[in-house]
Amino acid sequence: MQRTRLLMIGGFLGAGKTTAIARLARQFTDQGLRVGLVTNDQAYGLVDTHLLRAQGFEVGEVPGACFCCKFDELVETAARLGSNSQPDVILTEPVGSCTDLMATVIQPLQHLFGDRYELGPLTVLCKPEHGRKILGGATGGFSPQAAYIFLKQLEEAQLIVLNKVDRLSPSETNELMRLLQERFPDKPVLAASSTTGEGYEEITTAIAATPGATHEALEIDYDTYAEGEAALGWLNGVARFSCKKPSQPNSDMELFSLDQLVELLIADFSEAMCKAGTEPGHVKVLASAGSGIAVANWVASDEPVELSITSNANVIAAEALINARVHGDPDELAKHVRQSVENIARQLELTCELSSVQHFRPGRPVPVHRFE
Ligand SMILES: Nc1nc2c(ncn2[C@@H]2O[C@H](COP(=O)(O)OP(=O)(O)OP(=O)(O)O)[C@@H](O)[C@H]2O)c(=O)[nH]1
Ligand SMILES: [Mg+2]
Repeated sequence: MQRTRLLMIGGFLGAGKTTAIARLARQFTDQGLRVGLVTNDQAYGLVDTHLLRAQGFEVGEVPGACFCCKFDELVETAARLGSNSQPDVILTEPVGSCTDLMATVIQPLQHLFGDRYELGPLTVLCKPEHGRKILGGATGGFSPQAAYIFLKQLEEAQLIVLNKVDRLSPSETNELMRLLQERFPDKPVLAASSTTGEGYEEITTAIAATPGATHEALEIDYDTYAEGEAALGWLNGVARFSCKKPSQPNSDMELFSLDQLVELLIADFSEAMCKAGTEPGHVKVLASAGSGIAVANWVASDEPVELSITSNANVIAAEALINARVHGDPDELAKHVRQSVENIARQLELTCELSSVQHFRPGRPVPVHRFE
């Protein structure tokens, strides 16, 4: 039986993993390969799954905890991909607050399912917005324990990619590359943009040339790791917006812009978070109506909100998936999300309903396996 190549693209919250996976998946598909994707989150209702499916990819989802704690579900989900014929390549995206993936996911996959999967190198994206500060010795607005996770993710990488170089000046790129090479002198470090595709030829060459599943387990303190995750407030929820019934019978309903909805929602929320001094890991909203989708993101307190996917659609009603990961109290986070949903509904003269809200601090990671 031909083995499926399994690749894992890790990195901190908002580093660009989903954007990178979509690009790699398109490249592999263009080469005639069958591709399957697996997303992962601490909660249910994932923006990433919806976004990747909307781009036409087959996506399996492991919600509710990280891959290492849901190892069996990862294996079952990967096995269900490609109902008639197994994919040639599976790209997996672990949760952005997760680390120790080599020992808890990649090694176990290699040992227990090596007949099924050929493991590629653990590729980790460096998020420049926080990398600049954390690699420079600060904590980037997070607790030292959360910054510890950021560094551990890079430390266990077999291939590091400095992402979003299209957004950096040449001197910023050089500085970040220097910091990465200095701290991780034995690792290949590449610079790329998952948005423009710059550097992707080098990435695909490096992925093809680098063997996966090393036997080196990361030296990691699980108490610090658990504290780092627990410093984060996590929220997934669904907000439904619709136009109010017209006051006059037979008069037209006012439509609203899907793109404006997501952008205003995140802008309102980010303003409140900045006022409260709360650093985001990644806050994303995906609104859909029919086949139209719009996505807005916010990845760092000193970065503007980005409308990353536009729909150009004007609609009567829309459903918005909200995934927010910030450094701080989940109850405060939920309060601010609710407030922003209400503010935007009022501003656009819409009715709104927020449901399926799960908000919490991620629990201590308890991996099913740990191979040293
Ligand atoms: N300019 C630029 N923006 C990027 C690039 N890669 C990702 N982004 C943006 O960064 C934000 C986060 O991207 P995602 O791909 O969702 O990041 P992620 O790592 O999957 O995020 P989580 O799953 O929440 O941890 C989005 O606004 C993207 O459009 C890049 O290479 N250049
Ligand atoms: Mg993602």
